Amino acid sequence: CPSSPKQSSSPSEKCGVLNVTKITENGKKVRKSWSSSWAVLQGSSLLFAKGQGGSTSWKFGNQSKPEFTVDLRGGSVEWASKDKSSKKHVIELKTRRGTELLIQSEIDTVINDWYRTLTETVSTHAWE
Ligand code: I3S
Repeated sequence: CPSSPKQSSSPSEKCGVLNVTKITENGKKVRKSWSSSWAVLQGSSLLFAKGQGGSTSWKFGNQSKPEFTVDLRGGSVEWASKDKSSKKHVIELKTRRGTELLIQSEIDTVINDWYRTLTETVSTHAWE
């Protein structure tokens, strides 16, 4: 997936540009800070790399380290309630370790795809 600009349809590997912000880290509330990130799902790990959007984003694999990674095993995925963000199409991701992220895209087909893939990933890896 990082070696190709095309999005993979396999649930274990998917990538694309998303807006992301942490809202909680290890159980502690953190200040929201939305940024456009290149997101890569590999197995149950979701990696984000800042500033890798646009046409060169697929170079991520050999170009930069992920800014942060979350482990989806034992986590949850749901559509964020209105009080979490004023933006449209926002998904709330919670990890077992108490990190909460919001991910968002203006493009509803893009975010719906991520929602489907992430819920599949969480249910597939729930008991590992
Ligand atoms: O949940 P909040 O506090 O309304 O989130 C907004 C803020 O993080 C704001 O930044 P500062 O107030 O730190 O400058 C962001 O610009 C907004 O995007 C946040 O709200 P949305 O509803 O866009 O998630």
